Amino acid sequence: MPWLPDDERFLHHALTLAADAAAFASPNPAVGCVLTTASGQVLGEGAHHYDQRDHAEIAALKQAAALGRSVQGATAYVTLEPCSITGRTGPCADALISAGIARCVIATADPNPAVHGNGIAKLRAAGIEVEVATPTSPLGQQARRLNDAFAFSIVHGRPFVTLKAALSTDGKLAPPPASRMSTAPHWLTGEAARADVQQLRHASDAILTGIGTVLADNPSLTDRTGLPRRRPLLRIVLDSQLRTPLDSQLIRTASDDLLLLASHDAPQANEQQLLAAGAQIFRGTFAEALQHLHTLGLRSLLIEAGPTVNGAFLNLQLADKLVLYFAESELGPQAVPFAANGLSPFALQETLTSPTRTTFPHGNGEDIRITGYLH
Ligand code: AOF
Ligand code: ZN
Repeated sequence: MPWLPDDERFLHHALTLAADAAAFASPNPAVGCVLTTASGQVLGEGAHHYDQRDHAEIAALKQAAALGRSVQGATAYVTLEPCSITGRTGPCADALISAGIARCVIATADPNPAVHGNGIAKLRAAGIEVEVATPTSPLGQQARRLNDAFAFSIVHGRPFVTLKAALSTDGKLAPPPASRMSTAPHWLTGEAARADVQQLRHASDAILTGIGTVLADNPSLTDRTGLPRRRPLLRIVLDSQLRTPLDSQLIRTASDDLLLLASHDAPQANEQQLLAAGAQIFRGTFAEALQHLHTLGLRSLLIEAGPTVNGAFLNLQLADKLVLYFAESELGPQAVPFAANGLSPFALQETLTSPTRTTFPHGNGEDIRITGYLH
């Protein structure tokens, strides 16, 4: 059967439920579900919250039951293929089948290899009519974008890395260090683009910078959206010799949310002081550190750093997505480059897949945001 007139609207609503609860879903994917009668009356809805265990489908079924509504012959709109396995919860495909659902409209398949296609097959084998949005449709794309970090990390065993930078028109990060009069930050982009960066932080499990940026800018690297989240944003510094100052913003505000990544030869004395000041420390290689983050249940990592860290992640092909903000000002050839190894942000921009372009007002002009995947 083809798509019905209300299908896109209800699936879109399910996607909104998923997106609104995204900060509560990690390390699981963000998922939303809407149950309706065949004639389009809403019976129940829900989204996945990791701490509440119930998957979105179960939350929606429970809501319908609590309201005394029968779901016999109902349609389920789900943003992710219902699961077919028992993890912390039982399989949602089975729950939908036993509940008597007649039709299931799905935005995208589950990227988890243990589920991928099996949930859909289970539903179809039970006689449920299943529709799946085509991957290139707007809803299909939106659903996959929402869980790009989960999809990557469940297959690769490390967090999905988004590298963000705010750049001048000539692709520089900051004015030449010698020209800086104070340690006050030099803002390239305007308020609207900076608010968007806060949304990026809000959508991330962790944020990473290098010791160079800590010493130069004394950043706090917090999620200042004011929106609630399941876990605090884990703030990470690549600090091989453990040089993070005890009076830095990061240390002053550390509360189980600050991790320093050091090499094995970092001074013990520094470690003791930083531990006492509330930092956590992991010693190991880059690859070991990323694996450690994965075992902590972190699925998405946002890099907001200087040329050394940008260059390292790009060189090692450990950056998966790029988010570049271009302001209208120019900084000149002496300014701080985007990446230490001479990588041009303009050349990288040409290689992005699924690129997007968005503008943000800035004074009388605008900042431009370019996003895209690096593989
Ligand atoms: C769904 N609906 O709302 C979510 C799903 O350990 P568990 O039981 O929580 O299972 C986690 C897996 O279930 C996760 O890896 C992903 O494949 C799927 N997530 N599935 O049907 C949901 N969050
Ligand atoms: Zn499930």
